[in-house]
Amino acid sequence: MAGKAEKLEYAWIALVVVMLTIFLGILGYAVIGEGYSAPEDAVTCNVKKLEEQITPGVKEVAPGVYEVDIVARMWAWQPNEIVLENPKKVIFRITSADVQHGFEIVGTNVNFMVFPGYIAEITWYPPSDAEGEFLIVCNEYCGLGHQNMYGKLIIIRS
Ligand SMILES: [Cu+2]
Repeated sequence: MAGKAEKLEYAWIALVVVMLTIFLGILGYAVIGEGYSAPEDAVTCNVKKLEEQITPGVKEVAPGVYEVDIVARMWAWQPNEIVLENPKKVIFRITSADVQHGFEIVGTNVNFMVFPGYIAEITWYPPSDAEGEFLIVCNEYCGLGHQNMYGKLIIIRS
């Protein structure tokens, strides 16, 4: 005969099995039913040969369309100041030369993580009233000088 303590133990085991079944069921449904998966088109890069894959700077590829390549490293953005004239579409390509960083343009919806070994690419359509100076901060703690890691985005409208 099972004692009261033993019964409780079986009850806890059953609870754990039920929870795991629910968890794995949800996970399985997300993968098979909804088609969720890890990104397969992630762009990787070699941290030791960054200059071959990314050239920090701003390029205007069409009127109002900019490509901004950025390298993040402890504790600065390269380039640290970005100037855009009448931007309609901005494509940021950012990677890290050392540790994980977070690229955020304060007051906008641009906010994403930057990992060494990967080139993060996002497209931003700045609102037509976005003008003036915007603060760029690193929002992932990246070491002793983290609080000094900030830059500037200047949008000029004419
Ligand atoms: Cu940081």
